[in-house]
Amino acid sequence: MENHQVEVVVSSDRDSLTFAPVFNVAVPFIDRHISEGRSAKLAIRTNRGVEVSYGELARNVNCCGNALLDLGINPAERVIMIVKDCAEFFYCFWGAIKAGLIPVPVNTLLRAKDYAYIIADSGCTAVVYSPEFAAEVEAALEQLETRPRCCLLVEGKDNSLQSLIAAAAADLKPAPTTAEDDCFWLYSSGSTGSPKGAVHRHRDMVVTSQFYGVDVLGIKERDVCFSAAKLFFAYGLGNGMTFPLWVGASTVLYDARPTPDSTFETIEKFKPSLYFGVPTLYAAQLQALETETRDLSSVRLCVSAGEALPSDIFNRWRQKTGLAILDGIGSTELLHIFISNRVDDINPGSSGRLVPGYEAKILDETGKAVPQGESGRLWIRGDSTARCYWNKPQKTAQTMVDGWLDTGDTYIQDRKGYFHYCGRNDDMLKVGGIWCSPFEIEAKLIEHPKVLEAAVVGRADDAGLIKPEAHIILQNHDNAGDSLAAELLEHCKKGLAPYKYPRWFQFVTELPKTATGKIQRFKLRS
Ligand code: 3UK
Repeated sequence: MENHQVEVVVSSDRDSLTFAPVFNVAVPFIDRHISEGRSAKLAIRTNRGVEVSYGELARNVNCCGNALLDLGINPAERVIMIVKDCAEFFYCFWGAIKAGLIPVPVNTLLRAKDYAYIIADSGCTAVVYSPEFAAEVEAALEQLETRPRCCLLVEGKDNSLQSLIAAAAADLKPAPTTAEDDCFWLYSSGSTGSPKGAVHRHRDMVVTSQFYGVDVLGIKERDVCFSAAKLFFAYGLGNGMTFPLWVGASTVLYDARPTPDSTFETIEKFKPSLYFGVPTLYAAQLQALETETRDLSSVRLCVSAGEALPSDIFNRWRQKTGLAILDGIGSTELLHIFISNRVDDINPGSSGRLVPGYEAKILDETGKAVPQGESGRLWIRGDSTARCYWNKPQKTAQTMVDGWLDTGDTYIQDRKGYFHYCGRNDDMLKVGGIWCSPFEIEAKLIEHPKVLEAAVVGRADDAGLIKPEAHIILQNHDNAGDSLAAELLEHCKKGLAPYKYPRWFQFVTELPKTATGKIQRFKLRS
């Protein structure tokens, strides 16, 4: 294993990293590049034409850290960031960490009531937000009984973060934290209940960058990363920020909603070597490629996560572009991907094998390990796991047990060590007394050329027994009707056990989804 941080990571072997007693993670990710001679190298390029070298990055991180300290924010206090993908995201995140404050990047697609909840729950001292989100953020601030002490826009004439950065001192000593100290939080939305703040430590980004970024992706200094998934997701934070910074590579930031067109344009213009997407976007891009040709020749590897990548999308993407998509499963709590396919070891339709540094166990309802080849609940242990959920001792105690994390996912591990996703624990169906994975039925339906997306949920039949119901978005909604339903049923009969056939087909034009693009099946259950 290459060790990218000789001074602060004392030793590393295949499965663990050892840190110096005083460790501030901004030093290896930001400052190290100056001492290693990378000051003039480009760290960031944006769709607005902004270019930031490693030297400018380190300087602006210091200035932003000082600006936050000058506002009177104290060590370990939280700075909520509702910030689009731009250079200031980096300055604020790393400036806060270097100064010993806790940045909390938040989903920028939320609404006022969600922001009000998160601001109150975090007990933050500051809220920093991009002008694009001012309406929702300011409405949230209105709703609060006590406003955080500092609320400031990233850009704008007076008192914006940008203007404070420009006026602040450029020297900043790293706060003398340790690898085990709290470093940043990420809120996880979850399909039910209120969002939970996962509290991550200084060591966590080192673990994901080394074990997944370097060991699985083989990321190198010459790579250029482009993540269609935004920085506020744990997935995007790794792809678009921590992995490139760990090896002195560069990143491309796009600050608006990713569409097939904007994503292809960004790839053609900035020529990334690593492209990170989600299955829904790959599916939409494939549809666009039916009628247009795009130049993806700079890309050496594509990555997918967030939800399982159907093998059909993998195969069509490879056929159309010649590129492999590495599917891997990650979570906010574990910070990044812990089970993944590899460039030289791809099993389409599976999540792949364990990433080094992580352990897995699959348990039945009584907490006993299931025999190999049987499905159960996936628990993961690894050094990037969040310390706790903020202010949620009960949820923490349920989910984080002896260093193990309950993913809430149902998985099967096969004889060769590949992990196969069978759905969220809470979305699994019992049909005729047999567990039935909505995911498997959806994958079958998506194979059909007339189907764009599918979501399968349990619905009670006349006898009150749960059976699968398919909600389907067609490539062309005009084809909806009984004859197409019969055609899809025939298609399902080729390859699915009879209890898995959908008993009803609903042709819809939209499926309810979370901000991260996951289908909210619970909203389809009636
Ligand atoms: C599901 C997957 C099947 C699974 C994430 C990469 O998605 C991320 O984090 P979240 O906290 O959601 C976690 C849950 O999403 N999931 C994610 N990836 C896959 N299911 N195959 C996949 N490849 O239910 C998991 O428990 O939003 C992804 C890196 C960092 C992340 N936080």
